[in-house]
Amino acid sequence: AAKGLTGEGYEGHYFWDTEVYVLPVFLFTKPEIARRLIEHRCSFLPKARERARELSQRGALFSWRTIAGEETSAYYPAGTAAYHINAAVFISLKRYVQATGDKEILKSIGAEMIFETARLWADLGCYIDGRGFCINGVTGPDEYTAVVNNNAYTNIMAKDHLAYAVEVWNWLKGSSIPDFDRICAKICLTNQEVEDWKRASDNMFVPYNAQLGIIEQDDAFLHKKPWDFAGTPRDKYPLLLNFHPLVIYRHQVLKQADLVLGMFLQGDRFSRYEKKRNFDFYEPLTTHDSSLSTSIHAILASELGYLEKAYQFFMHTARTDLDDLHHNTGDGIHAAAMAGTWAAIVHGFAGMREHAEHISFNPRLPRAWKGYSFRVRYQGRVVLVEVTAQFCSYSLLSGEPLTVWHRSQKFELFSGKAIRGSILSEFRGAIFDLDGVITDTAECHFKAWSVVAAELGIPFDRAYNDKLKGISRMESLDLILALSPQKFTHDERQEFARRKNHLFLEMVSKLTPSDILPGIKPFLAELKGRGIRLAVASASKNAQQILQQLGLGAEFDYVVDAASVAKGKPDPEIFIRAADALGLCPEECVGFEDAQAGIDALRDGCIFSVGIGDYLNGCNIKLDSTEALNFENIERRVLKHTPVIE
Ligand code: B16
Ligand code: MG
Repeated sequence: AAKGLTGEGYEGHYFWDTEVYVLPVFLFTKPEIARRLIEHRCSFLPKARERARELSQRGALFSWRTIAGEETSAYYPAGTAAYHINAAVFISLKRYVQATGDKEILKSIGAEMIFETARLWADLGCYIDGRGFCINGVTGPDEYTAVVNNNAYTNIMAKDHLAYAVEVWNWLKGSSIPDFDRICAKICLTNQEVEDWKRASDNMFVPYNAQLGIIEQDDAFLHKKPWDFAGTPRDKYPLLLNFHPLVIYRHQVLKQADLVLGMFLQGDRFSRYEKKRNFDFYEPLTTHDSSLSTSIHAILASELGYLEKAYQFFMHTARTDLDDLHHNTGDGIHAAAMAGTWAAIVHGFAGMREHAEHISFNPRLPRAWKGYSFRVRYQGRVVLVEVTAQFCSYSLLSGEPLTVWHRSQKFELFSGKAIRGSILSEFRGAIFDLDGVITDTAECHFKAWSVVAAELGIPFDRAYNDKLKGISRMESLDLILALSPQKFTHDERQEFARRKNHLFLEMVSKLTPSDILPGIKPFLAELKGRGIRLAVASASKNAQQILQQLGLGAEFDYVVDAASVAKGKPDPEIFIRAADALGLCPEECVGFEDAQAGIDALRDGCIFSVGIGDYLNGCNIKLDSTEALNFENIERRVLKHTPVIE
């Protein structure tokens, strides 16, 4: 229960806290208790079927709050409409099966539960033209937003739930025909229905805002009035005790992790830059009035490199009851906050994630600590993880050898031999900006823009041109057009950009290998010789062509296609994409940049930065020119650097 057996708060009821927060602690320490929790929840399946009927739906819907299976919540917007309870139960079973390898549970109780709850999603949602499969009229985890269309968390979880139901169905069919026949007959499940689940999963709609580059919490969220945080004094929190819920619902304000929770539970579906962008948007709108919030934020903050923030969130969740932070510890402890304390260390600071064949880590050490250690059980093994100021070591205490990933490095863990990985920055990949680092096309960009500006009668000089470095073509154009009082149409802007590019390409066609900046060729050769992977992350859509002209077409393992980047520098997307493509973590890469926008992008991406040229702030190393590039000097500094965002 939410309060365990420590008090009468919530009248002893239990909620999704059990599956999403409490159960994982047992799953990785005493999995037999996790199994009992799942069995107990599954024993409510008949009641969950009744509940779905009560709400005029097919399948099964677990009660939002309960003791013996019946719904005991009276308040529908935040209780009844929280259909995501089904996803919480599903994900606990999926994680359990993966972390224990115990597939037998699917035959006895799991498959039937997964099918019946998947059925509810298929029945609840519908296809809307131009969007795909939509789930309308639900409440997501954030209880300060209620009864909305397409809550992103719910849809992302339902997508995985439906896909898993199909996977389990196929597995059961292939591994135990008697169980398969028995379950399908019992719940009248047909091939057609399972095909419909797959189609709904494949076509699940998730609202996305291209301008901001973020997922929308739901269809309406971004169209609501921002909450007046500056005008809300401390004593007005928690908001739910001081404002009517209907007022809160009309504003952009969150009680707790919503999409941020989805980005943890469905972490593989998002790249680091997407997680960062969404975290940066939603976290400032979050009051953390719910005790379920800070632990999840600690996990994501840690993953993104916001170590100081992660530590504050960790302390908040750890001290919830010690300091009576919610002024209600007298009614009982907050079991989810306690479990969240464990999660904030294991999944947060240590960055543990579970996968089908292995577990992975990307550890960090809070500044206030000298170290930490813990043991986890995974697929029948016990692993000891010990983090100190510079290293993380992994030891197999019992069980068969296990595959463990430390950042991008994969190794087999055998008993009797600990493995060690660095928690500081590493130099395994080099990501180069193009213009100003590999060659000086800035001059070509300048000349081409000068012609366009002159044709439009806009004054434009070298000093202003500096602002355009590292910035995309359209953003550069907008900066130039901002110097004119005239307004230009979309088509006119497209035409100016086309003209500039035409002039630019004429100059590019004259580039030769002699235009490579001094020091670059020997530096690339040295990196190659040391097995460092190489990428180019340029804002230029002409990057490939420029590299060909320079005779460097085959030198790099990867060139990011600037055209496919949703947000240019200073957003870290382009560099994180490059690291992803090299198969490396940002902490294992070094970025080379000549523009402030690029240095800012590297910092926000947790990538060690080498700045080349004048007037750059915040780079980890600053060099006057490319001639000064020296592998050993750079590596020495990299290996001492802690990769976090200050
Ligand atoms: P294109 P980088 C950038 O290159 C240039 O610095 C910037 O001036 C230019 O506007 C941008 O590429 C886009 O170039 O028009 O060719 O797509 O420094 O990121 O390599
Ligand atoms: Mg540049």
